[in-house]
Amino acid sequence: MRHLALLGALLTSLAGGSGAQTALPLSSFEGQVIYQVMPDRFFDGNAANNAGVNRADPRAWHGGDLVGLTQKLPYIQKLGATAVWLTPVYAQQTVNSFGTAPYHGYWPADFRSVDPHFGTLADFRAFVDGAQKAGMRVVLDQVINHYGYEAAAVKLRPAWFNTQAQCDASRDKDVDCALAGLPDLRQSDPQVRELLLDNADFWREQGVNAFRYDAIKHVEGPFLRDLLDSDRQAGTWTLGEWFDADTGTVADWQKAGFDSLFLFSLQDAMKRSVMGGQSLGAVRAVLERQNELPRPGEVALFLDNHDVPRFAQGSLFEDEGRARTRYGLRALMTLRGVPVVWQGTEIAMRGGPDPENRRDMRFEDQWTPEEREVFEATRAAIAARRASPALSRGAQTLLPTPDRLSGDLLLFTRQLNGQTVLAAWHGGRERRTYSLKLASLGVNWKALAATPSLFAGQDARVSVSGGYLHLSLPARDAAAFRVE
Ligand SMILES: [Ca+2]
Ligand SMILES: [Ca+2]
Repeated sequence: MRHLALLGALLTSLAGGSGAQTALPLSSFEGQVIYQVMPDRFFDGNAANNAGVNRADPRAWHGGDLVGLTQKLPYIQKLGATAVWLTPVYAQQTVNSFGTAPYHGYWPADFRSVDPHFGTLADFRAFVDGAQKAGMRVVLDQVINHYGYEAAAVKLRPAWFNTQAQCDASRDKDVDCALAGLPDLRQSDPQVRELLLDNADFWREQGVNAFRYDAIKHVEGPFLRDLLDSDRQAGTWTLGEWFDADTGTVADWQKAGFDSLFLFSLQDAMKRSVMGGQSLGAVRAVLERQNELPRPGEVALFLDNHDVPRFAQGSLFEDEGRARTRYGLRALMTLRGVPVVWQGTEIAMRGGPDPENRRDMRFEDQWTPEEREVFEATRAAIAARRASPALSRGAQTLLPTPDRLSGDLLLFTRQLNGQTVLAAWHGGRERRTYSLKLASLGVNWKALAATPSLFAGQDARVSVSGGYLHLSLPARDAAAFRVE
């Protein structure tokens, strides 16, 4: 597979003339919306593979599998996501560590087979085929830093792993020391390097479109660059997880070959501003750095995931947690980048740190009316984003707001091919009307009669008259308006 990719790159280079790296088109997820699934906690489609399942224990296997995920593709499609990221499905260590089963997929024992709890390789291929027939892309989680604590390879191949002495002697402890005590692969070892590069080829051959690389902060940089070269030559989109990455870290790694990283600094700011009710200044400060990114349309944006407490958990009160999750999801759909929605966030599921943030997904027949309302709002916001080229792929420009309003009001435009969408985030506790001089915003829009938000089910309006922009915005919500 790698040889074919290299041959392809050589041919591209001969045709383009200016070298393989510059001649290759970049893989892109701009315009996509990713839905994140942890298969064990999503849907059980096959009770025959439920060895050791105990749903009453949050640290045990819960029985979800690839057949169940395939059965629920229509649900993901109904939400409007265009891609599915699934956490690892490799064969895991067969025993528990620290009282926890490897249900999460991050304790691999064999990178080239599917854990029997998830199903078979044929089940995986059926899932990929089903997703792609439904027009969705598949993002597969890849572990490249470690094996599971109890994986056989740890004893069989000691030379593959960093020792305590190597960790002690290292000047880069993040890379050469064990992450949470996990057997730490030495990617500079030729066999390890080959193993991991071949793993990528193996899963690519199963039809996946993209890799989400786990824990890249802890992986040797020269190896990562080789891996990314190989992925780029094969046309695979790459999304790196550097825990706590800010815009500068994302920019560095986009320059080094990643298509995307998760923007943790935005997640933190949205947790404080949108969920916590603090000033929108924290969000503005992150968005002001957007121009540092070589490819701002590719950066992965999220409210929460399987490694952090759930977004809704940021409020003590369930109703407030739901309302602000709806605000956060609408806000996410106004931003430039690739939104990622973690299973259950579309119904504002609650839960603190692991494993409380990984409770079993609940589907439509199990929802309360309030959960259904959050789902419908999310669905409408995703639909509006997908229907608007400016909202899904347009350039993003922050508008200046008067200092006295800037804690409660964040305005920016998304523009593409002469179309403009105005995004308005409103952090105020009460519904409010704002009238702002167009000149002070640096825009010159035509007169516009009262126009509703692009997000269905939301009472927000904009109008333009007499040189002013008038906004009527509900409390703590984000809206998007077509202007010209
Ligand atoms: Ca099962
Ligand atoms: Ca490491």
